[in-house]
Amino acid sequence: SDEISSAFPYNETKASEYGQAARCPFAGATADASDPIVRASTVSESNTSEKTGEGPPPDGENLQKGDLDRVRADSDGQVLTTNQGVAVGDNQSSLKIGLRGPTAMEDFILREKLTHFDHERIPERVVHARGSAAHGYFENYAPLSEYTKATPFNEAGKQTPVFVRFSTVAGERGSSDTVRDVRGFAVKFYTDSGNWDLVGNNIPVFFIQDAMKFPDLVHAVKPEPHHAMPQASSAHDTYWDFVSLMPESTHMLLWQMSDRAIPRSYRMMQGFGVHTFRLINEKNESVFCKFHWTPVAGTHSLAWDEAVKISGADADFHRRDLWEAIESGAYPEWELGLQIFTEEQADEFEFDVLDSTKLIPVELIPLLPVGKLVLNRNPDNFFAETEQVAFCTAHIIPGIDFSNDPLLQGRIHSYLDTQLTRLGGPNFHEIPINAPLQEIHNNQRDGMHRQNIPRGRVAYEPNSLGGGCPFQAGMQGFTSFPETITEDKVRGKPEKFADHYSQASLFWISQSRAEKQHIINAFRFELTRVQVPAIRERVVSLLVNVDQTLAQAVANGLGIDLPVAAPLASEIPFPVLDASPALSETHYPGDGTIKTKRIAILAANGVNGDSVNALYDAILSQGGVPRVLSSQLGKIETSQGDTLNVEATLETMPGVLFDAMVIADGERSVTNLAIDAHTVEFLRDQYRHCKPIMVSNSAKILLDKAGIEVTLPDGSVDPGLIISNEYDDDTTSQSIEQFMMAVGKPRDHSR
Ligand code: HDD
Repeated sequence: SDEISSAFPYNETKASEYGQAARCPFAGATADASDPIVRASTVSESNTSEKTGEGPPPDGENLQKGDLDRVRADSDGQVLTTNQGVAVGDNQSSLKIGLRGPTAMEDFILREKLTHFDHERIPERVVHARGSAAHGYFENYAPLSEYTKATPFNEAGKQTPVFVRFSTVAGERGSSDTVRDVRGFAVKFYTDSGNWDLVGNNIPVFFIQDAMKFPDLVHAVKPEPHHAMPQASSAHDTYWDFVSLMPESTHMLLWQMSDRAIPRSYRMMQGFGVHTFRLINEKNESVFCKFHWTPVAGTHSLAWDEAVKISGADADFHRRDLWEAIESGAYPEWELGLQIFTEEQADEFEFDVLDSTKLIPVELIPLLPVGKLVLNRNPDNFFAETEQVAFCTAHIIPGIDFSNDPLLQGRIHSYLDTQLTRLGGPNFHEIPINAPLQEIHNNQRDGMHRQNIPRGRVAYEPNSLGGGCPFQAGMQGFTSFPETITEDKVRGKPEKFADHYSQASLFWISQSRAEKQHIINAFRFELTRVQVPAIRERVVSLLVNVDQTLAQAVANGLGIDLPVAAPLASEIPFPVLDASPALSETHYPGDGTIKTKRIAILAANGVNGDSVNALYDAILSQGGVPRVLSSQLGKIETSQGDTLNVEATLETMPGVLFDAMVIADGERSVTNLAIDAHTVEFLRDQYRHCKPIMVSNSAKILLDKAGIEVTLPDGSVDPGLIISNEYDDDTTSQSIEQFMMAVGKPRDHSR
């Protein structure tokens, strides 16, 4: 330390206060860099999540990463500096006039540090404040030149880098992930013809038809202004007051009250561009198009009771899930499908394609699969990337154009506008995560936080002094589709917008029995929280127009008589539609594998270690995530005289955090588990939420304790409850196979 002090004569007072040792890191303050966990947490591709698989994360292939490298910073082995690059000698004490005296005004190091800290926060997004994002790529299957000249679609196998942010809508930045809400699904394509943002949701329709109503909708659903409650929830008076007076929201309300609003994971939800867009080819011919993302892992949801409990157990449930899947190399994937249709076809539909409260059933216009989206790299820094990313519906590229959907038209303004406040000025496109891969050349100048240094005297066009540059691209550049419009300038709505109920009924009749029951339950829950009886009744009067059984079931839950139907907005009789099976979640079971499914193995002293190890390996080999749980951390003894590592405790990782469970073999282990009340809670939740459970014969006493019947209410075999015979190897392996099959399937609601 003497050597250090002579080489680095800094902070004499500190040294005299605590002695020379204060100048060096104290024992335990440094970590062994060769330790893989320490290493992983100091490098940028960090794997610091407690629930991931073993080993360092694979290095995801990411096309944008190279470009971001110029701004990535690692402080490994570096000296601490100020923002001006001056090395800081002492980061412990401010500069004082005497050890007990006041702080000197000249302490620029303290002042810089505090000033920066004081300004660390930026405004959160006015909606979609809570979110998580990842990098990846879009890979095109085949040239789509018949329909569009958009470059991501012009070659087979072409990869375009993307950054994708998922979000909830109503909650604040620190709110919980598993609330009932729509989820945002925003994709930024860094294409070779500029940035294209597809800013969608996990639900194909929207609450309102015209951007004029967006601020009203958001004010109604956000916490009530006088007391700022409730957080991240639509279950309150102002929301239901508004929507009950806006019958156009009825279709969306059914989706919002359905399981779609409580997804199991961001990886397991669909995405939709919602609006009708235009595609334009090289010949300037145009077709209409809707964008659909379909997850390879299937579309899956939580149970409401489960979602509520997860909120308490892990408010970051979706954020963690996305992070861990990517860190462990299980890259989430979606297929992009397009619904392509002509203007003439659109004129024939019984609904208006410019109405965002309507969808086009895939049975009417099937999906054309065009490519896949793969997310394979977590951000290096949440703020720099996920928080500062700015999605704008106005960001489109040649080959794609807007439709006249009045909701979309308003969005084109709002997204650019909101970034001015949120990101502090008009140069947000220079923030690395927002910068296109294409070079930017124009005559826009100056503004807050300008990064680039435009050279020369010319900042206008036309010019001769700059050789006429930058010059217009003509037909090679973006040109709007020359749509002919001869209409009066009016405030109003097209006729078919007045049909508020046929597609709400379509959604309802297309749901499975369990899904319907969940919708009824959700309406009952939300409306029970509403305090004003007239609002409750008005909502049910909307539902009478959707389906009598639904309306009656909700009315029963609210203890009210069935009200008369809400008046219709149009005299025109609207169609009664055939069910659309693709609107039910059951239509998207996934790939049947157990990949990334979290399976708890409950064990205690006396467990059959061989059987646990075999099961653990079997789960891992199929891409599942096994975890050994017990009452406390440490080691448990096996009946073979070995020990097993406990990875999590029943108290900290309750059943709602797992997709399936096993009570490990071993009579003594079962007896020990029976003493811990968490075991019974664990079993009950897993059973109640229709998750697969495997227990051995000897663990049946635990089922009895939890009040779990081994057969279904109708007396038939419960396919999700597997009882293995621990003394017979053959039946045990059959049971494991049966269990894995059940884990790979969507939840079976027959319980
Ligand atoms: Fe919006 C954010 C999706 C209607 C105004 N919206 C935002 C985000 C998503 C959506 C996913 C978060 C983007 C991110 O992760 O940063 N919004 C939608 C969809 C809509 C929709 C699918 C209907 C089909 N939105 C909508 C309207 C308006 C806005 C009608 C205003 C006229 N939305 C905004 C915004 C936000 C936003 C205020 C907040 C933060 C941001 O834009 O960047 O401008």
